[in-house]
Amino acid sequence: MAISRKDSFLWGRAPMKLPPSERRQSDNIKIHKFEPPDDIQKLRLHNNHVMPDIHNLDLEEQNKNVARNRRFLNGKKKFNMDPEKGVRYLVENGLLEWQAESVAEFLYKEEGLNKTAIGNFLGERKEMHLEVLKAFVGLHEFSDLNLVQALRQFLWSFRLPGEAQKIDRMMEAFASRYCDCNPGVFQSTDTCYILSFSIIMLNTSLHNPNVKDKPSLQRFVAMNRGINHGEDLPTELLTSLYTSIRSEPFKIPVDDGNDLTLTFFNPDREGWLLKMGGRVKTWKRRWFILTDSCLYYFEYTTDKDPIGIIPLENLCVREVQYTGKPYCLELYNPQGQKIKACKTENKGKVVQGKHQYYRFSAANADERDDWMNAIRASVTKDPFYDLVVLRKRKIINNASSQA
Ligand code: 4IP
Repeated sequence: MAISRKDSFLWGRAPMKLPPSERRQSDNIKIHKFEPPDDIQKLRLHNNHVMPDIHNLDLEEQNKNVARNRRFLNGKKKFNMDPEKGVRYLVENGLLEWQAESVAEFLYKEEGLNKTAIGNFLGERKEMHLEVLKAFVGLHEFSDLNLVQALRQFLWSFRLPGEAQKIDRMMEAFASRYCDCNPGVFQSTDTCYILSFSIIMLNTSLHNPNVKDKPSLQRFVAMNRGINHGEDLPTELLTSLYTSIRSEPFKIPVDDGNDLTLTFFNPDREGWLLKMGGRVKTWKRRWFILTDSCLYYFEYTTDKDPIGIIPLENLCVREVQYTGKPYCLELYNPQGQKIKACKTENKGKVVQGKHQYYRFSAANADERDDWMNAIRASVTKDPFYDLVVLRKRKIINNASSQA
C-alpha cells in the first residue's frame, strides 16, 4: 500500500520539502518552542531575583509576630503577678492601648488572666481604674436576666476583693449597669444594690456549712421589706431569686496560684533530657521546660504540674564528661553551695532539692550545646548577690591579712 503525503508526516518519515517562505515560518516556530522569548526570560530572571526578597519579608513578618506574641504572653504573666505592672508593660510595648475601653476589653475577654488580679485592678480607686471598671461592667449584657442570673455572670468574671470599699465600688457599678439594662425593675440603683448584697449574704447563709441557721423564704422576704423606696418588691420576684440561689450557689472563681498553663506556654526551650538524682545517682528521663529563668521538669510532656523546679539565678552551666552517659551538661553554683530548688515527693509533698549540682545527658552534641546556650541566655544575674559576695570576700581577706 502506498503511503500518502499526510501519512508520511504522521508516520514520522522525512516531510516533504517546503517552499522557502513556509520553511522560515516553521523555523521561527521551532525557535519559539525551544527558547522562550526574551520577555519571559527576563520575567524569570526578575522572579528569581525577587523571590528571595519576598521570602525574607514573609520570614521577617513571621518573626515579628512570634516576638509580639511572646511579649504579649509575658505581659499576661506579669499581670497575673502584679496587674498594674502587667498593664504598664503591655502599654509600653504597644500591645494595649491606655484607654479605659481597651483595658476593660482586655480584662473581660483575654484568656488566662488571673481573676484575683482582675478584681484587684478593677477595685483600685485611681481615676483610670474607675473608668476601666465602668467600661468593664458595661461589657456585661444583663438585659432580661433576673438579678441572680446577672450576679452569677458578674461574680464569675473576676474575684471580688476582700476590701469593703472596693466591694462597694464594684457592686455600685454592677447595680447601675443592671438598672440600665433592665429599666423599670427597680425604683433606683440603691434598691438593686441592697438586694444584690442581700442575695450574696443569702448565698453564704444557705451554702456555708458553718452557718447553722438557714434563712427561710419568709425570712428573706421579710429582710427585704420596703427596700424599693419604701415599697415592697413583688413576692414572686423575691421567691424566684431565693429559689434560684437555694438550688445553685454562686460559682466564685478560685485562683489557687497553681494554674501554670501560662507559665509553660511558649517557653525558651523544651525537650527530653536524662537527669541524674541528687543523693541516689539514678538517671531518669524527664521532660524539661526552660522559661522565665527557671528549669522545670516533668514526668510526661502532658503533665500540668512539674516534678521539680530549679531557679537558675546565679547558677552556671558547663559541659562535663561522665562515664557511661554521653553529651552531659551540668548546672552548678559557682560559690560551691547546694543548689536551691524544690521538688514534689511521691506523696505530693513539696520539699527542697538535694542537689549539689544537676547533671543532665542530652541525646546528641547539638542538643547539649543548644541547652547550654539557652540556659546561659536565661540565667539572670542578681546584682545584689554579686555585691554581697564581693563584700564577703573582702571581709574574709581582711580578716586573714590581719591574722
Ligand atoms: C531518685 O532516684 C530520682 O532520680 C529522683 O528524680 C531524684 O530526685 C532523687 O534524688 C533520686 O533519689 P530513685 O527514683 O531511683 O529513688 P525524679 O524526682 O526526677 O524522679 P530529684 O531531686 O532529682 O528530682 P534525691 O536527691 O531525692 O535522692
